[in-house]
Amino acid sequence: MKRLNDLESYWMPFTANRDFKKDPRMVVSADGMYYKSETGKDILDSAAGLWCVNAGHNRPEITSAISQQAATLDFAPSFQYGHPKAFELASRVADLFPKGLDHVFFTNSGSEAVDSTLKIALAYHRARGKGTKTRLIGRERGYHGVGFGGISVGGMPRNRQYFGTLLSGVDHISHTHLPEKNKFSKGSPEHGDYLADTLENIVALHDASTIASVIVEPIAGSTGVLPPPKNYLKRLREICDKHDILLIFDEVITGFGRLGTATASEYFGVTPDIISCAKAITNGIIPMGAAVVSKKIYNTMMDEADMPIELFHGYTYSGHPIASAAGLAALDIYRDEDLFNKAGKTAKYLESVIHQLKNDKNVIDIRNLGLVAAIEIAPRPGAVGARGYEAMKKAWHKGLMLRVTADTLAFSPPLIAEKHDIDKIFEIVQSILKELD
Ligand code: PXG
Repeated sequence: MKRLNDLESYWMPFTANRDFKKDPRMVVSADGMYYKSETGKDILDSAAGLWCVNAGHNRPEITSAISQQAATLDFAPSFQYGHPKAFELASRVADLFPKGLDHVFFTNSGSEAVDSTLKIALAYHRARGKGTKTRLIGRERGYHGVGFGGISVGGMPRNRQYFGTLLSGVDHISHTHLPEKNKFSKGSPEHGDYLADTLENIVALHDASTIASVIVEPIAGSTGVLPPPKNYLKRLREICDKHDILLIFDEVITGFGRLGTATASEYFGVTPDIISCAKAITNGIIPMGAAVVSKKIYNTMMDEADMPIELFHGYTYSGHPIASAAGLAALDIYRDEDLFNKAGKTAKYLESVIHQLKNDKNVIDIRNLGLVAAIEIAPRPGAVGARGYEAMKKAWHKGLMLRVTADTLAFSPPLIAEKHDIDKIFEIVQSILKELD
């Protein structure tokens, strides 16, 4: 197919631009579990796009909701005016999320959702007369998007090192990756719950009176899929309670069924004070995110506000009518097709299939929980990430869309995946592993 434009103008995000433009991986349509490339090749989607297309591609229920909404109410000002669908979607999300997390602040992305959670945490403590609680605590290897708040509490070195001094007053608890002890774990690993106690060290250093919140991904996703050690999140919750620190779960990846439950909080039986979410809230079809907060936080903000506007924060497109319509249609599909339960069942199958690759060439670890899994391959000496990158390129030519982080191959198929889709993904992956030197 002839391209009318050259490829130079578009500066692609988190992409090796120069290499991509030499040999582009271009998709032009999608349906169900598959993309189609511009040469007409079917590409199996093992990543739900970027962890967001949970109900699979091209759902007519969502596209018609979007077009109807666009023709009815294209935009409504989000400040000082409202429209019914944003309220309806907020109620539906609150209903789906853990009890007590009842209030929804809409954003347009996961990064904005995260930054909103951090700002809400600070404003909440100030509103209740604890204005010295300003420190934001993240975790090593955490990914919380790319805003300055998110990269400050985030713990992926390359996402931070180029961007100056970031926010001040930020510290990090230890990551939970213990490869020697937990290699080839299925689900939550046995060892490492004690790493939650690194929060106690931070409290001892800075004093609880200076700490506003701790943010973690229940399963660290972008860094290479690290399920939390057994009991770890419960321990973190207890330490936060003891010191009056808000616990924030960043569920941008885990929200909306990825673990077989609506949220990871529900899966692990640990309720944070705030959840950030995005991606699958609209099935990825229209950008949207949200900070979902507890009654305690919302009521404090409403009761203690010293101005008519209780929170000086928000976006032009918060609760956008078209995103709200897409969100409602996506939630209908998740409910009507019982997709979260289906994902929980497929997760068991995925676990059994992926661990069969344990003895394949270069495989040094396999991790999985819910419909999230990863194969870590040994880095080439002196060239971390090279094997992973090659695996991704080979996958494309074999008809598989594959996400890699350095030398970790990550899998998060749409929740509609059938056993034969899982089989096919790992047949292709196995053939790639054989070819990688
Ligand atoms: N928090 C978490 C936990 C995420 O995974 C974000 C925040 C930021 O969301 P936005 O919508 O601003 O991108 C994310 C995004 C990958 C990958 O394959 C993961 C994300 C995005 C792109 C790729 O690891 N997560």
